[in-house]
Formats: sequence, C-alpha cells, structure tokens
Amino acid sequence: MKAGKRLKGVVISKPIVYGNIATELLSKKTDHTHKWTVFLRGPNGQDISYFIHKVEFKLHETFVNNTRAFKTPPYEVTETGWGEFEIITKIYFPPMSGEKPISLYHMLKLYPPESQSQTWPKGKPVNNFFYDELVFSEPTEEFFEALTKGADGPEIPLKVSGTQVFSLESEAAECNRLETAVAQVTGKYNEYKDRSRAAEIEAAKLRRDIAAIEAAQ
Ligand code: SLL
Repeated sequence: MKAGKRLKGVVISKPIVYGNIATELLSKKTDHTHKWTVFLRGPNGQDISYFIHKVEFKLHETFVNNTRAFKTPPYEVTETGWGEFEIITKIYFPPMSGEKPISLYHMLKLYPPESQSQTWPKGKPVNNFFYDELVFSEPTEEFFEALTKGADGPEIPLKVSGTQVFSLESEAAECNRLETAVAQVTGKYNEYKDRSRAAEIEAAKLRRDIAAIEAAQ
C-alpha cells in the first residue's frame, strides 16, 4: 500500500444524522428557556468514529468556550439557553485520509413550528434532525480500508422507531412520493403540450382563413 495513493473511480458514502432536540425548561431560574442537545451520529445510532478524527461544534458567541471539540463519541453538546442560532458542525477526518474537513450548518430549533405552536403539549421535545451522506470520492487506500472495515451492520435501519426517524422504509416511501410527483408533472406536461399543439394548429387554420378572406376582398 502506497501512502496517500487514491483509488480511482471509487466512491464511498457514509450516512449520518445531525440536528438537535430541545425541551422547554418548566422552572425558569435564569433567563434560559430551553435545554437542548445538538448531535452528530449514525442513522442507526451506530459508531461512526472509525472514519472520524474529530468533531467540532461552533456555538453562538454568547456561550462560554463556544467551540466544543470531541475526539470520541458521543459527538454532542447539551446546553441550556434562550435563543435559536446557527451551529456549525465541523467534521475532521484522519490525517491519512487526506480529506478536508466538512462543515454542516444547522439552525438550532427550540420552538415548535408556527402552525403547531398553539397545540404543542407542554414539555414535548422539539426535534430538528437531518439525514445526510458524507461522500468520499477516490479515497486513499488507507482511508478506504478504514471506511470499509469499520462498518458494523446495516447503516440505515429498516424501520422507523423512537428517535431513529430515517429508515430504508421511509426512504422507499419518499422515493414513491417522488415517483408519483414526477408522474403527475409528466402527465401535466404532456397535457399542456397536446393543448399547445392543438392551439397552434387552430392558429394556423385561422391565419389561413384570414389570408383567404383578405385575398377575396
Ligand atoms: C437570538 N440571534 O437573538 C439569536 C442569538 C443566542 C442564544 C441566540 C446563551 C446562553 C448563555 C444563548 O442561549 N444564546 O447565556 O449561556 O435569538
């Protein structure tokens, strides 16, 4: 194995889930209104540390020591606070990977969606999670080894359960929804195309009629 040699044509992607969960503080001793946790993890809750060197969460500058770094899981920060802001999660990969760090931008959510704010049960957590994939294009041989050896079991769970809100099942349902939408759009497109053709034929006929009338005058 030659250090740093990249594997041509090889692409490996690793699923991740990141985001935050927040609960309202019911007894407010300070101006802090919520307790929240921002995290990065595998969609199945599985270990992702075998291809990660370090994770940094950059919080709003109103927080003490606002950059929090973790070399081992869990990659998460729990805090209390009073406001929503953007958190930058910077993922560093092992030096032998030659990969640049990746930054994820996440809006910390403390409040339920506007449309549900009236009916939201007191104390019910607010979730704002995202599924994403880290894509490694032409990894180094050493990183390839690490990426493929470390995986423990399926990377996305089959079914939705508890906090595992992304699953193969939900992915398939999403694909179905997209296919239905594409079919609807294609149907509408064809319908308009037919109508537009009919209108063009009609317009051509009218132009001919007008020319004939003009010629007859
Ligand atoms: C806002 N633009 O005004 C945002 C900023 C900052 C939130 C939100 C600090 C907590 C602490 C905290 O919650 N900052 O004092 O430790 O809503």
